[in-house]
Amino acid sequence: MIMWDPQYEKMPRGELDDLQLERLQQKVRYVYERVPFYRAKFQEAGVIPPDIRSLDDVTRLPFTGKDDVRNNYPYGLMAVPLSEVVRVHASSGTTGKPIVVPYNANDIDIWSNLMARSLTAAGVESTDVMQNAYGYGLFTGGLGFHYGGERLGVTVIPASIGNTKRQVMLIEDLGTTVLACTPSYIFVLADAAQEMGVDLASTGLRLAVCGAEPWTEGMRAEIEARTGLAAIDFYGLTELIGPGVSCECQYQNGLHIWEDHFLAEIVDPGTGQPLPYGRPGELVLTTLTKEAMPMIRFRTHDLVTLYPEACRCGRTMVRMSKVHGRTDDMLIVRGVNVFPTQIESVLLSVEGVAPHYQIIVDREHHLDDIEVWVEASDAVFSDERRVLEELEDRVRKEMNSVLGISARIKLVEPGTITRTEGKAKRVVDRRELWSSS
Ligand code: DLL
Repeated sequence: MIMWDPQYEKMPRGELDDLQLERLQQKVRYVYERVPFYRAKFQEAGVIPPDIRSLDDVTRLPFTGKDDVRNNYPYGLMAVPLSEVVRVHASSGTTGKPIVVPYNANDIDIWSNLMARSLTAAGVESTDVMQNAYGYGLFTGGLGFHYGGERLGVTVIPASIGNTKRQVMLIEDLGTTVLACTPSYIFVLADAAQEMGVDLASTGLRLAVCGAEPWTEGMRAEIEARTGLAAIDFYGLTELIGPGVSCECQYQNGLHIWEDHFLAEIVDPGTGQPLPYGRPGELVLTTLTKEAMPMIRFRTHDLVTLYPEACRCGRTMVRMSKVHGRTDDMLIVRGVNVFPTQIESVLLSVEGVAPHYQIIVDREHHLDDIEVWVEASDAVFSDERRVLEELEDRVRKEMNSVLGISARIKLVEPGTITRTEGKAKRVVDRRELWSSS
């Protein structure tokens, strides 16, 4: 198995722990000295840098949340002068000011290396041609994959998002072998290709490097069936660095967290108490090497399970499951907790439905009520109404038996659900409308 940084990727656990502790201690001192926000928070929690004597002591440090970043907009958490900053990214969020993340030259260098490492783990080689259909701009996807690709030496096509027919033309004409985009966008591309009479499976494409939104094994199987592409999962978030926090290897056996740069913990999302490996919980991450804006115990709101056993590929770093859901995306339907990814899994297990869906959450008589709109496959939709009704019924029953929720299912015509070029919007929440009316 080819590795970009074998010295780190295969590091024996004990050595890795020592490296993490040394870097954690250094980073805690660094932010204490340089960032008034952290100093005040540490003092409030009654902890000073020398208190961090073991990795477990990380739990003595206070959490940092999205609101802390937002309240210190734009540069309040920065640890270096602005003159040292060479780039800024931001994540938009749904309301208010964006989250702004500055990088110095060393941060960009580390990020490029982590992305080259991730792409290598995914099976990308320097001879590949990678069409990068993540958005270029403030979003970290575009430039993250771009710099990582260049570092690895692949030919990068900076297509960015949109103009789907042109994307198909570029794939055919420029010899694209690797596609970098959100998993949902692959279906938009596949539809456009079909309309143009192009069979993606007969182009040079072999691999998709997908991330930035939750997607299930069912979705992966659909991607592989529809396009013939092996699809590899990439995870990351703006506050931490962007993509390049963790990524699958070719065994698709969990995402390797690059622990020489990020310290991972799992906590109970309700109490914030640490949870052991193997238990699902909220991922909390600390940057160990970032300089312009380090993050201490950042609460990601992403629910994952961590697995400490080494992978067949030889990498020793802890692996995380695919993201089960986000704590803030959890729907409570008549008392049952359910995540959009679970609904996706059930939908994709039923033959005759396409991987395009939207979940509409409403509130009736103080109870959450959900309706799932899902596209029927082309073949099914041309059938009689009775067949469609039977299929709706099958999905409804499956949803009830697997998830214990009763949802209304509405099969809609192929092409009805809005396609997105970036992150898919799976949930339409009408409850807020209701409560403000
Ligand atoms: O989405 C960074 C990224 C770009 C990752 C391209 C992978 C590929 P943000 O816009 O800040 O950053 O969104 C971060 O997206 O907390 C997760 O909830 C979600 N997310 C990112 N990757 C995955 C994934 C980028 N592979 C938020 N699976 C995170 C599930 C993901 N969710």
